[in-house]
Amino acid sequence: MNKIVISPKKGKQGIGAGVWNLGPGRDPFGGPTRAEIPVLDRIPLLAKAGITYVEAHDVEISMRDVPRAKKLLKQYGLKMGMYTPSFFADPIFKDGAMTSNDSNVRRQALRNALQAVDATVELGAEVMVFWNGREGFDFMLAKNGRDSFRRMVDGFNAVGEYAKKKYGKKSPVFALEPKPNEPRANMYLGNVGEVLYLISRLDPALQPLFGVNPETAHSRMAGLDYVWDVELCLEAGKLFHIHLNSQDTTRYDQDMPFGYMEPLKDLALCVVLQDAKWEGILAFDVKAPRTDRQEDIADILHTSAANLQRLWAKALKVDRRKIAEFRSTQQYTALGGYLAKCLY
Ligand code: XLS
Ligand code: MG
Repeated sequence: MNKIVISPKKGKQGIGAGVWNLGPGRDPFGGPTRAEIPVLDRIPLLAKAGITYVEAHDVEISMRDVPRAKKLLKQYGLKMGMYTPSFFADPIFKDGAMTSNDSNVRRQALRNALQAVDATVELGAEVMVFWNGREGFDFMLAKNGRDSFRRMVDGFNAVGEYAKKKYGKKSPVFALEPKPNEPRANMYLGNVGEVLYLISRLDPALQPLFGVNPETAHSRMAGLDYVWDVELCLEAGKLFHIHLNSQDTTRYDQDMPFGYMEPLKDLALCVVLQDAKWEGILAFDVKAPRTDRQEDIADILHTSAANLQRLWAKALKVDRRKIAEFRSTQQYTALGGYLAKCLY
């Protein structure tokens, strides 16, 4: 299949997706509903689905697998879009990584993070993500929040310093991904504002290396508006990556197809990204649902991509002068009506 291209768009026009998007359909209440496809075998599947930029965790493509992964990427005309250390899968991170109360675990987390920096560079990705995974708490007073914050500052400073020293201008940038809950009841860096605040507390010399990876569904889980969350990142000059998907209100993390649940808001998001001349990758963080059969495993990517292409094209046609007019006359209901007309 041909590559999906979002055009016209500034910068990177190909789509990103994670190897974990094509999982075997596990959930907390039941095992896999499909045979588990070996991670490296998912690379051709992503290519077939029209993806350009692959994303993976260190537990999916380990340092040892990097040479094989590189070969496959080349063979299928793909690039590595993003790489990320898993601070959540290994049981040793059950109470967090950088914020664990166990200093041995914190040290291990840092070692993993530094190795992930090397793997990111080796794979040719420009962005490394830190998702807050298990950085948080379920029991009150289980952690000292101020110590946890300090530990994150120290941890990210150490990562930034390592990358800057070793790779200089070729260093990847680091995009911190907020999420309010799941798997922990309460997570540090629960929203974009918290991430921006943390970045403001890092070593000023390293701050340019750090930004945000907002995920639309994570904002929804927190009951927040993801268009504003993205605008806030842009305002701060800190939109370093983006994860697109959808979410049915504030329940458990669903990773549904982009453009599915709130198409009008997704249209508005496209308008914002276009006006900001977003040059980075438009990446999906979706999850093939348990109910989809093996042969339909990529449907979630096809649906997300078709929705994105349609919404992007419609957003290009939204008359910005009309929006400005509605703003100046404060006719917001009419603005909503106009946007809906652009969509439907
Ligand atoms: C989970 C996150 C995760 C990150 C990468 O909710 O979205 O998939 O994007 O670790
Ligand atoms: Mg994500």
